[in-house]
Amino acid sequence: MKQKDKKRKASYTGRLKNLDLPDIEVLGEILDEEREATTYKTARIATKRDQTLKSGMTLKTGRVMAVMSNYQCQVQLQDEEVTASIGGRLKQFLYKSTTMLVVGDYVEVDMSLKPDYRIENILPRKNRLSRYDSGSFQKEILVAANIDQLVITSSWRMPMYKPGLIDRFLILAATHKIEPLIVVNKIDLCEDPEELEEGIAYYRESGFKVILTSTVSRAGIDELKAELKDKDSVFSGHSGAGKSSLINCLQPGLELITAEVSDFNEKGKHTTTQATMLTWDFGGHLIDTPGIKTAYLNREDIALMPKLFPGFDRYYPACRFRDCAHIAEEGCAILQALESGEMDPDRYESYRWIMENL
Ligand SMILES: Nc1nc2c(ncn2[C@@H]2O[C@H](COP(=O)(O)OP(=O)(O)OP(=O)(O)O)[C@@H](O)[C@H]2O)c(=O)[nH]1
Ligand SMILES: [Mg+2]
Ligand SMILES: [Zn+2]
Repeated sequence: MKQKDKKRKASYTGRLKNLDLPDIEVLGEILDEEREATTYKTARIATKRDQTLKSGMTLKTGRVMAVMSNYQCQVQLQDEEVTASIGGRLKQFLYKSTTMLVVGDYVEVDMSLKPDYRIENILPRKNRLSRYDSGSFQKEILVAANIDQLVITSSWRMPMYKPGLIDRFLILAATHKIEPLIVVNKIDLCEDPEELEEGIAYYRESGFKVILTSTVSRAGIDELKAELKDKDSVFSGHSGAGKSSLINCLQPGLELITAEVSDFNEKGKHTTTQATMLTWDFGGHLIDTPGIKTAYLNREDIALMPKLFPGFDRYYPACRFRDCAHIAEEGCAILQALESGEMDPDRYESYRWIMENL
């Protein structure tokens, strides 16, 4: 690590002390990695920030809770929430609204021009969640940043349990370096507990955490709450899986706030363009993104798929070829597991489907 980076890290530690951050040392490491891997824009901002910080600023670190279309952001500082605009210097680099600030970003706000608060810096991101528009260029649209957990919600029935969709969300989580949590809801509609256990076995055996819930019987709700506590989570899953019902079960009234926020914004001139960050009363945040009902996968990730597909990590190290695509290769451990009946054929089908449709 360069001397300069060390210094910068130390100053973060001081400023961020009271914010809801994960372990700061761990975050520091992740940020260092991210800085190297980062897109050229954020890289330029990070360098630029050191060169051109204006003098006379009073910088406070905060977290972006909502972004409005008119360059206004709701920023949670240590002890207050303020509306801040994006400083002109930042705008130079972040000229496209889709690539600029997102909910979950840690930022530095210049407080010296009160009440005209200005966001001067975006701190490097731990991770980010994006979706890709379906056009031929697959333009990346940022949704949120610095997320701890992707909650993949699927219902057992109504609509029918769809492991294929869970696979895609798991891949999405893996490519974005976000911890996944699988929630199978509506288990009150389950008539055969054995079938349910079989349905989720592959994921549990592959090391994923699976929670079975019902908003009707409240089964699994406390277990889910414990997993959400003190983390920043995004709920994903197809329409009707029960995301809103679960959120309402966990904290009655919380989603109403979202509805009010967007209503207000529709009438007013400031439309929220992305996600909103809401605070759980038991600790942590819910990053509410209306858009994550389908897992948008990036075509470029296809090369990673043979290693990223959920559960394949148990097998692929034994494939004869390091770049084995598990399709017709000699000595393929996945195909062997499939033949011996150890690998669920549905999961292999799902893999092939994703490979062919990316
Ligand atoms: N039987 C049963 N029904 C449930 C359960 N959870 C939710 N529902 C019902 O499922 C339907 C859809 O639930 P929502 O919470 O609106 O689903 P959602 O995932 O938020 O859907 P979108 O907002 O469209 O993405 C509602 O009619 C709920 O009452 C459950 O645990 N058991
Ligand atoms: Mg909903
Ligand atoms: Zn293979």
